[in-house]
Amino acid sequence: MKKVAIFFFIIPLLFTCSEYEEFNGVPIRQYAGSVIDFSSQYTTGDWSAAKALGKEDVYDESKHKNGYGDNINAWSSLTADGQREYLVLGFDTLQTVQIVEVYETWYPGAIDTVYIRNTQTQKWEIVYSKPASTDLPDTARVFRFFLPLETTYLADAIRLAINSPAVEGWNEIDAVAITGQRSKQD
Ligand SMILES: [Ca+2]
Repeated sequence: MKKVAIFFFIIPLLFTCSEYEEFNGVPIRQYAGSVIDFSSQYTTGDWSAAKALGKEDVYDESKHKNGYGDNINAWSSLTADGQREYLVLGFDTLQTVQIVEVYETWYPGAIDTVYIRNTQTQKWEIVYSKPASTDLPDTARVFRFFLPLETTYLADAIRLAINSPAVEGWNEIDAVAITGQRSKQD
């Protein structure tokens, strides 16, 4: 039984690896460039979903607690803990994904599921799923994780699912970046 299980585990893995090797692109790291959807935002200006676009401008390692605190230049939901929240952000250049980075600048730890959109199938693929972290220190952080295998498909958007009720306070997000490869011809 175990041998059968290993067989079915290894074969897709080999297939995926060969697909990966065939993707001969150019390294790229880019920040989210557009807002596709959101559950709520504190206002249409300050703390809006658009504040999660582009390079981080709240998170700063040279500052006390990396710039931790309430800041109009990060996205904030309308209520502190009233409901689950989500942010759906687009990227200007299609790319594979190996690393995801989310700059959490106030009450971090509430993200419990991360999806990226496969441009070939238009389906949302789960790349991270763990319960929210309820015991993080009160400091801004880069929530960074590596996919076990870089995607073999190109992605154009990310969806952050946020368990806001689990992490008391406004769970503000300053920026979102993905790292992988883009096609050579882009
Ligand atoms: Ca919250």
